[in-house]
Amino acid sequence: QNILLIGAPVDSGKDRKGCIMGPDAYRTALLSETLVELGHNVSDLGNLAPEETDLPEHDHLVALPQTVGWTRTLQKAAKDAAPKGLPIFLGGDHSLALGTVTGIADHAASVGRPLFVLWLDAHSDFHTPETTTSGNLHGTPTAYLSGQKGFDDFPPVANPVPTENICMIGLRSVDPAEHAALAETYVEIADMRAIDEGGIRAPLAEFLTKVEAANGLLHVSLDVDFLDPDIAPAVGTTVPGGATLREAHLAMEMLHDSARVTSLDLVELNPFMDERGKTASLMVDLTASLMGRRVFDRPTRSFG
Ligand code: DIR
Ligand code: MN
Ligand code: MN
Ligand code: MN
Repeated sequence: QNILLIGAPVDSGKDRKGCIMGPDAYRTALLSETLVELGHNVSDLGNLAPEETDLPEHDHLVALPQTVGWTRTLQKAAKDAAPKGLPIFLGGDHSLALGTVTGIADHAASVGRPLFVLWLDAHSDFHTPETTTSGNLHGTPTAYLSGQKGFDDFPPVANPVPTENICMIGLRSVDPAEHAALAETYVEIADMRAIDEGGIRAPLAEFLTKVEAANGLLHVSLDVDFLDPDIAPAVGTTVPGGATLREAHLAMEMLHDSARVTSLDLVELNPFMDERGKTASLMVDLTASLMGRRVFDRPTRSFG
């Protein structure tokens, strides 16, 4: 498969800095070499930079002009890259998904296929600029990409992802405004309690069955804090009780077996907080599982 590595050192989506080093940490952890070893054709397109904007700074929202600039840059980059292969966006914080997913959605519309989004995260990131109490725009991409109101400073969303095409797995920190807003949508949610009770396989299998039935494209957005902080400490917003190593690899291997994934974000890695590269290396291992690393073969399959 053709894989395009696109560095998106976005660090404007929250106060705590460090995600700017993410793309180079993935390179240092041998992401490209690992994917080549699995038989893929990999091009590293280097790092992007945000467009300039003439927006003024906002008194509540953190670094609004810069995040709007990144959104414009990444929308174009995602739309350009998608026809050429499977883009992997090396973050950068989760505000990068404001651009990547909406750009991929434009591509999906242009080829006449529905887009599905799998959000692997401790958080739902369903704030709008009006509801966020932190002012951190990395908490807003799922609201923007699904066409919720309140994003007037951002590019209009030409092809919003219908909420019934979004599945969130791993949630354990959802703010009251997000909770209320999500209740008005069709987003599929498997919070950590659902995973504790029934495992991670069932909700993921159900979602993949839906993607397949619709012949959809599938974008996966993997936030480091989906994982338990014991195995993945290099993230600014750790929440205890996350996915285990086995749960995460199973999810990645199921995604591989489904043969449905067409684009991927790796987000929120803050290498400044890592323990000798352990989190960067784990993210590379998970990407390898998603891209075909296995103990023994499994056939490409449906999960119905
Ligand atoms: C938190 C988001 N709900 C906020 N935290 C995130 O600040 O609005 N961390 N997304 O990754
Ligand atoms: Mn997130
Ligand atoms: Mn998160
Ligand atoms: Mn594996």
